[in-house]
Amino acid sequence: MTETATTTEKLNKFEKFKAEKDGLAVKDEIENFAHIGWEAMDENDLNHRLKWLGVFFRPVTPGKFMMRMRLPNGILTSNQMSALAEVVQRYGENGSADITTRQNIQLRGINIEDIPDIFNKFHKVGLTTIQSGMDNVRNITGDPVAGLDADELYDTRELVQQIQDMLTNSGEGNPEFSNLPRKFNIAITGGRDNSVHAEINDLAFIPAFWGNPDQVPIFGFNVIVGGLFSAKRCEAAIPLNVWVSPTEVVSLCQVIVEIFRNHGLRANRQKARLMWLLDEWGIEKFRAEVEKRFGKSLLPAAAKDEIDWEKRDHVGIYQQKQPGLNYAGLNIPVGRLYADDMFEIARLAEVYGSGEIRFTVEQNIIIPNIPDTSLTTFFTEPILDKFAVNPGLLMRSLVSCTGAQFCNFALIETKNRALAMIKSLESELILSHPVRIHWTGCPNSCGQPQVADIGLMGTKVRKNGQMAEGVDIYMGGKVGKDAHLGTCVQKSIPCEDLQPVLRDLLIQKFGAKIREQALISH
Ligand code: SRM
Ligand code: SF4
Repeated sequence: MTETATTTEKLNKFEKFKAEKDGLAVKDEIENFAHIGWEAMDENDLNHRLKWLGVFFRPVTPGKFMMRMRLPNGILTSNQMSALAEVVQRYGENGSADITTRQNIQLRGINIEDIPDIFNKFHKVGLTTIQSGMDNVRNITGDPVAGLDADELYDTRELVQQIQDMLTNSGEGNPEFSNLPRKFNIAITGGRDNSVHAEINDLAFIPAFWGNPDQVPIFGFNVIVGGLFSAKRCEAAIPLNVWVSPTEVVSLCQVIVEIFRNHGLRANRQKARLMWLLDEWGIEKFRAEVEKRFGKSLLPAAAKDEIDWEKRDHVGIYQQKQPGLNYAGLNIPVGRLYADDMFEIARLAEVYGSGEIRFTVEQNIIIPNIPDTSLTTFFTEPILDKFAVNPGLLMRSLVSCTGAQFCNFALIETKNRALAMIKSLESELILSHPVRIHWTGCPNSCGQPQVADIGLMGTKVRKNGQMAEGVDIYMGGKVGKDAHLGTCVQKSIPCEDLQPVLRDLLIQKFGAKIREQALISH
């Protein structure tokens, strides 16, 4: 680090252990950890510093670690997917993987003694887990149909990769950015429908044309900053009043992450995200500091941005801009995969597509580049029964965070419960359009309930004098054009009593009909 956080403020315990030893330092110790085993490790190395390598100790399943990858723009090859599948397969019934709400994947069940070997494997196929957790920049999201969509304004893939390379020293680890005050989220959207939820990132780039009406408009991005969800506070990002050309995006990311690193608040961890610094400084001072560090004046934001479509979910078969080619969006219920599924998806991408696989922030998969002539055979693949291209209208949009099965912050079980409840609701109801239901196991909001039509946030409730699992209900989240966050509309519903509440909401607010009545009236 070139400059450090203010030394006068009282540091929280995370800042103290980071000051004692940087998180990235454990990269050189991983062989030793594998040798001595997790029980003999220093507590801060085990519980915290390993996350700088994307390795997460899971107190719920001690000794069975989780590994979080980095997948810029959510893209990987079939070879890489097979490598991930091989890792998961090693752990038999403990092995699984989850597609995440940041277009990424996490592997589960991993033994620490295997990690050096797994890192070698990843290195060979060009995968990295570096700096994917704790006080680092998270997986950078980009348009999931970048380069495929005939209506896209900008192909985000290369920029996202360049930002990741700059921040992580091309996946090897970058001590310049390994001690941020807190996590930091970056997104770039290149389409018209804001497929990445730009507004819930600390820094996001939104397509916008610059120029007077009498000039040829120049393509670039309006910049927004400070979006966050946390237990303490949830905010949509606010305009920085800056427009940049694509060639300026990487430098601007660098400058803003440096300002956050140097000036972000480090005393209270609950108030360390970028938005708290923006509160303290005001957006004008922040913008002035960005310009100063950028080394030249920046243009003000373009008057209007180009997000003027409703958000697409990409589930189904869609024609690409390349004539004769299609992408297939497969619904992966709550993002959960097992080794066999992963091998099978890699095979589908090889046989029918170009070997490429993509993830969406809705925890689904896209297989691009399927020729028209292969579609009929593609539809006969048995795995499409499990990962449908035309799923039910609730399953299609279901998102869930990890929850109590593996996450020690969780107040409730999420994924399995979400699946069971959606199946049951789909058997009871007929819907005419998708309803986006997001589950999240605690107020950290990893499952983004505030962007959902119906968001369910885990909480503890009292039922018959006993503590029980429950949810607070959020509604009104709007994605795509005019995106805004939903708010809490109902508190403390025991999970046991939730299904009829959801059924009524779906009928009253989303036009669902009871299946039997609907059949009779036809
Ligand atoms: Fe998250 C912490 C899982 C996206 C806000 N999140 C955690 C931890 C690491 C806690 C832990 O150590 O157990 C969870 C790991 C559980 C596990 O075993 O899987 C966890 N977060 C996830 C994932 C896997 C949820 C999912 O099922 O998809 C997502 C991984 C994304 C990735 O690939 O990097 C995930 N987390 C998010 C998002 C959504 C987003 O980025 O769009 C948010 C809200 C947006 C934001 O950050 O502003 C989010 N996670 C948090 C927070 C609250 C942050 C804060 O400022 O307070 C925590 C707690 C923390 O960091 O202290 C957290
Ligand atoms: Fe864990 Fe809470 Fe995040 Fe769910 S929302 S993954 S329960 S931290």
